[in-house]
Amino acid sequence: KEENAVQIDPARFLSDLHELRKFGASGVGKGVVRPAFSEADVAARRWLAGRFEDAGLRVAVDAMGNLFGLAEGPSLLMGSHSDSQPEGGWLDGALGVVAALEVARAARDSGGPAVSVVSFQDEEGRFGVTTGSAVWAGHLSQQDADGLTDHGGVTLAEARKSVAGMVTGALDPSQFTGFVELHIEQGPTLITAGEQIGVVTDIVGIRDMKITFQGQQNHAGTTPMHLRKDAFQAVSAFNTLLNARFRNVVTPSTVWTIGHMSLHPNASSIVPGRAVFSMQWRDGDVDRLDRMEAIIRETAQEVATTQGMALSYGSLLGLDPVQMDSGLRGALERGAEDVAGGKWRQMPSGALHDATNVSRLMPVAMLFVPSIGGISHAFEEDTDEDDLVAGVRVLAKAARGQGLTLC
Ligand code: HGY
Ligand code: MN
Ligand code: MN
Repeated sequence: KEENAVQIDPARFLSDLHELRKFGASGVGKGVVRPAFSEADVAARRWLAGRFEDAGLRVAVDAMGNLFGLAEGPSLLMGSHSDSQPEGGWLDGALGVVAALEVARAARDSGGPAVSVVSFQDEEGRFGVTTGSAVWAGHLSQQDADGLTDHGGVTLAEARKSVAGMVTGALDPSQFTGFVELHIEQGPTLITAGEQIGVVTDIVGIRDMKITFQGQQNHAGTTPMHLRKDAFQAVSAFNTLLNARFRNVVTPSTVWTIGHMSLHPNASSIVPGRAVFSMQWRDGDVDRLDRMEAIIRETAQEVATTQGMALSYGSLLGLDPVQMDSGLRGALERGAEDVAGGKWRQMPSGALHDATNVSRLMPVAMLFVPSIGGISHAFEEDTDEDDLVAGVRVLAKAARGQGLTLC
């Protein structure tokens, strides 16, 4: 059995992973600042393209900036994303891309199955939710995507000019037999249990929309409290009411977040006239996501009426929950038992991943390695290097297992 194994090179893998971190390295811990289409993101994509070529893979880039390293003929696709949050860790996405590269070249070296690699663009949603893979999978049209704006008002159409020089054309998904994504867990489950691998059962659904309260900008010293139309007070009341009203609808695994807010004009001595904020909620059940949406809209309307605000909404973005493919999952479970016997589990993913979109095109599966302290989307994000390598080993075993199944 072992002579058929795909032999990964842990030192080569870790060296590439550390090299990728240099693009947008934050200087704080191992953090990175590499948002989609930024200079650091494009430079990282160019470097990755070179590494794909060195590995004998053919480089292809679509109009969104999704970067592929293609093996000949039908292949198993592996990868993740190399863009980061505005403040992100070095592993979120990057791990899955570099691990896929290592498995692809190790598979070539050992005459193993054909493995292609991808780094999707804007997984972190500078412009929406997993935008690059959403467009590739046909969940979102390029035209609709182009009209999306980031928090600074830049359109995606404008931002993607930064990758125009790399674009080779549309990329046909039918050449891929399945998609497997290795990722850090980004939560506390594995690290708390002292386990090394999580095999993902399903990925939660998400809804995300901008909400605007428009009140009246005015002087903060002279405007009596009862005459104010203060947009921040509206957000504050909305949040308190919403938390109370969600109580009878949510489960312990439901989450909701107001993560971005812009107050206009954002000055100490001005009653803010406008508040624009992000409202995001996630759950594994579509009905619950819908009920939460109804509560959000009713509550916002009630606050707007009570406080004399105009209320408006941005587009509702979202992805429904998805189950992982049982065949690919089985290959990962066998790999997990080989590599981390007794120290792995099946688990759902509370974070969103490109795999959700790709599941519209082909069978998908995911595996997790632990996050130290359960921390991610922060500069402190990290994982023990032994666990990183264990994840790549499971991926390689699954590639081998799946390759045999496919042959
Ligand atoms: O937000 C998420 O779950 C992912 O990191 N894009
Ligand atoms: Mn990620
Ligand atoms: Mn992320």
